[in-house]
Amino acid sequence: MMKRIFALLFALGMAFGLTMQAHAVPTQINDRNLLPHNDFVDWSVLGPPGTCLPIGFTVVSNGGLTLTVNNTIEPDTPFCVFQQVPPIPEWFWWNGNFAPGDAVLAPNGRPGATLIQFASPVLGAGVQIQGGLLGTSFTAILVVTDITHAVHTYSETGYSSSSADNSAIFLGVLDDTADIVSIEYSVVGDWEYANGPGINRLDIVSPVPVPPSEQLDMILGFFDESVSNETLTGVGPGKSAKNRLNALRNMLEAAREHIGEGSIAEACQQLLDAYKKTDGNPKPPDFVTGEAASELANKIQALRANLGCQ
Ligand SMILES: [Ca+2]
Repeated sequence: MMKRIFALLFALGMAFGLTMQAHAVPTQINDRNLLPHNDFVDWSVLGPPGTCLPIGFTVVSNGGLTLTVNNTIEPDTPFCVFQQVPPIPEWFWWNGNFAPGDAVLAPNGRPGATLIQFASPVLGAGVQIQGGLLGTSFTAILVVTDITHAVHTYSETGYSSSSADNSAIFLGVLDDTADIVSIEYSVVGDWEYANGPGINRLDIVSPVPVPPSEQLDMILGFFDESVSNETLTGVGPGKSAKNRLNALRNMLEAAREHIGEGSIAEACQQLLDAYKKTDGNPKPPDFVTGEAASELANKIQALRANLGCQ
């Protein structure tokens, strides 16, 4: 009990201290409908009720994101898949307050905290959660870690019942940039011993990739802006400098046409040729110079990566 209180105070202290940082702090979301999710994990993909998972198991979301799940309070206690009643299957039923039939992930009859790590950072995530003893209140704690290792802590009060009516509280977060690398759910309450939390479907807000044509428009915009503020200038013998500057822009325009036609291989080749004219490597000679040249090269490479170029 004391240990739990200390853990909670420590967590709240961390959250307070970190609000001083300039980095955006994710906003707490207490309603599943207010989390604009575009991906999810339904724990039933792990197997029927009664399926217990290896320690540190991984699961792939509906959208293809890999998640790793660990119990940070009792690392050796595995997670198992339960199902909210009714219907009552033969064994791993969950007599709680999720919606009937919900798949529930929980530590197997032991204390626990559910740490979920994302293979690539996300904008937001959330679950409904139940913990503690039936007929008691509990505090659900969500600890969010971002790409700068900053830790943000959120909490919400819930009530644990066996009403099977979807009244389990929702606890999630939403950021304005895709910075969240992990989330950890735990529960605390006025009891000496209680099992770790049960959580139902994990909703995820993943970053939507910028379409390549849009990305190329942004590169052309950057090109034009850099030319006008003279951080990007043509370079070449005699009067060729201006022609080379235009030639490089034409290569980018041509790549955009190829993308529009769905000719990705041609777009990739055109972009590779353009990259070599601004990469700072004298072989082949660059067409442009200036402080924006290397950033232009980086933007072209990022687009090539987005297109899946070899
Ligand atoms: Ca070059």
